[in-house]
Amino acid sequence: AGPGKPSPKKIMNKHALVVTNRMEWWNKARFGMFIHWGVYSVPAGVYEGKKYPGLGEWLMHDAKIPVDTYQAYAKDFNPTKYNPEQWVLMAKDAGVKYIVITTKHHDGFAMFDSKASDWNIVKRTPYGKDVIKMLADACRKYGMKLGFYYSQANDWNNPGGAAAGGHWDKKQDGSFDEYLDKVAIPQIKEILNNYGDVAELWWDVPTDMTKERAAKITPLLAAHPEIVTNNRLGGGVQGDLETPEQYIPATGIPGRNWETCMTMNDTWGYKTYDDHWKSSQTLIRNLVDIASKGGNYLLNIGPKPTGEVPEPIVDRMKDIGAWMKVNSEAIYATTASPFRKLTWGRCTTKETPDGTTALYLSVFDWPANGQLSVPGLKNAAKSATLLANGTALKFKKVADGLSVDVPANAPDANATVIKLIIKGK
Ligand code: JFZ
Repeated sequence: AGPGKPSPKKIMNKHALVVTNRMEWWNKARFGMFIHWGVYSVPAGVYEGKKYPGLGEWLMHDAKIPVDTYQAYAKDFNPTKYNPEQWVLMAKDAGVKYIVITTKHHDGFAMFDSKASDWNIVKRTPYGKDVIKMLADACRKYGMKLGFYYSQANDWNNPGGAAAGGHWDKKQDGSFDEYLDKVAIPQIKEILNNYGDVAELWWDVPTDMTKERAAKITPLLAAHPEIVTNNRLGGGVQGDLETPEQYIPATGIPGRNWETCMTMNDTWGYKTYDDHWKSSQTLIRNLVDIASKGGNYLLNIGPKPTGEVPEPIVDRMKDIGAWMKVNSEAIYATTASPFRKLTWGRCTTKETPDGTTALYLSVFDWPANGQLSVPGLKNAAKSATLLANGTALKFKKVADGLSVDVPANAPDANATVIKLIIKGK
């Protein structure tokens, strides 16, 4: 430091700084996209000509496929049509604020260039490229936060990996602790350090994870205090997030951040024959319902082994995006509804700087009599408008709350949002 200049502050290790409000971005985001992609997308639920009813990514387990037989699928994993920028833009246009992708699922296949195990996309596929790096680069280019799913315990190929219910192929036998030390922990370090900022770390299925074993992993995160983690590491580690899977908690999860993860059909990993697709309206209403309870929606896509996104997914993401383009103000940075239950839809809230509060009334079931009743509202209302176009709506206080005059027909059958400004909190 030159004369007169203050001596330079002790340079703190950039990770040593405790990141304040570390959940702030997450609580504003409300909407993430899950990606389940791996070698399992090659057989896509079918083994020896039989269509298995379960999850696409569980085929090796469900069909008890021997290790060598399963590993041969990697030779057919050649996603030449993979376009990560297209994936990120599809998500961005749908209103997604963060992506969480499977870096290694229970089949143990690393979708990244791992030095800890050759059972990975660079070493074992004709494609030979690190798709996680390609996605991380695309996310950085478009300002999309990126998180990683990692199956820390369940690993049906790397020797010693746990297998819920026991393993079916002696070839995979080995010491679980050696698997942790030689594969899982080094790979966790790789995904934490080799791909830029990590927004969220999604542990999964903590089979055989004791407190002692979890304690070997948690220090790896100490150097990354900004990373949001979930409750599935094991060993009693709660992390930041509860992870209701395939359901929306009826009254949220008081006192905890939570993220409902959900498929658009019945499988996380791609299957050629699962066509139980949820409608776009259901997916939009799920997003609204979750936000009205203060949670986040982590909606899954399961890409094909070619790298293409199945059409039904592309179509739904476009529909969600069209709704979010008009109504995202009712989702982002909102907090839970103050009402116990609304018969016609949901409510999200946002405090405004001038001491008023915005109530976003998302109407699913449009009132036939032209009157939307908001029971239990005590605060005086200042204005009511259709969020889509700012049309002012008349309203009046009634015995048990407020009644808003609404048009004869619902402007948006998915959910029409009425923005109600009320005085006070
Ligand atoms: C797990 C995985 O097994 C599945 O393949 C997918 O990745 C999903 C997101 O996570 O599935 C689970 C995990 C935990 C429970 C149920 C399914 N559980 O605790 O009931």
